Amino acid sequence: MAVLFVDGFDSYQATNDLETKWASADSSWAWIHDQGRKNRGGLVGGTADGELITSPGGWNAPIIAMGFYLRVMSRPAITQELLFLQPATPVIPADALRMDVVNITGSVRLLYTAADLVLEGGVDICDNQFHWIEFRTGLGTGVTHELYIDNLPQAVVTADMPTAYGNIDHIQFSTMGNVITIIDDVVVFDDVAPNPVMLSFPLGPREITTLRPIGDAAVQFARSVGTTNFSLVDDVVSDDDGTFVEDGTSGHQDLYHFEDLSIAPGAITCVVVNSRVKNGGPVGSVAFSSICKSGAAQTNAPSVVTPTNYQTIQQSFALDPQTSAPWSVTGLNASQFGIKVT
Ligand SMILES: [Ca+2]
Ligand SMILES: [Ca+2]
Repeated sequence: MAVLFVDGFDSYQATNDLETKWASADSSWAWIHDQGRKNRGGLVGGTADGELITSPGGWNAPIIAMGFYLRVMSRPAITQELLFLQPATPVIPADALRMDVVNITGSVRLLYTAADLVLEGGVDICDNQFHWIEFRTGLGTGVTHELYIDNLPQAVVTADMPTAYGNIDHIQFSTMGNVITIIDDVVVFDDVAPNPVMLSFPLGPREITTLRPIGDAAVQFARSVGTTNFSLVDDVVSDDDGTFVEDGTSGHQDLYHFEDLSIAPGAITCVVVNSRVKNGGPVGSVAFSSICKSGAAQTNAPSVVTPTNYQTIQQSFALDPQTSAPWSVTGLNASQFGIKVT
């Protein structure tokens, strides 16, 4: 898998859109168009206490690394739970591997269960400014736990961690009482090749941007309406059964041209394809792969069974298939992405 989940919150138009990418979101979590970094979209937690937003899961990862921008209005009156790393069957939040924001110091700490401190940062991040929080952690014997804040090392601990609840499946952010929290540019990855992996840690501050289809490159899927395929799958607000492409024939694929990057990154860590899919029936189980074509070289992500209800499935392409090297801006801009029935 490498990248397990990513969201920059820029490609939304309403709070309701959170539940097209996240698995669920309690009502205190909102998307606000200018509250993220660089005055773009961000995830804003309100003043309720303990309201959760839950990512899609299915990761089965013994160890993960995670980075995100965090802006906390002020130090909480009491230490607050911010983030849970949950197994497939969620445990009550206090029992999860988690990150807190500490009231006395204003820093963040990693814990397992309510009482077992793993490590703690040394920076007061509760100053109403964005800070890049990046850590790695996990379950099992001899796990390295490490925390960076704003790209500066805070603490590193090697410890044996209980595995009773099972591997990490998904994340949950939690609101922190009357302290407003803003989150942006979330990335989670595991230790599965090619990239990023734990050796990539810390990535350092990352910016996540969204590109949309702007043309058909080579298409075989049937259209619900109209004369082009890309225009049915470039939704800002997903219209689900409103406009779509569909196919159930193994080997058929759609490739689309995408917008050029509007930012100039020093390096591209990964490209993640978001496909909002469901099995519309009646042919039975259908599996698909996200696909990537660069020059003459095509790479297909692992095949996954199409869910029976709409879900947004993320699949990552860490390397340019044409060069088998990290993406360049020109390589990415010239490439095509899409979907294939497997
Ligand atoms: Ca953003
Ligand atoms: Ca559509």
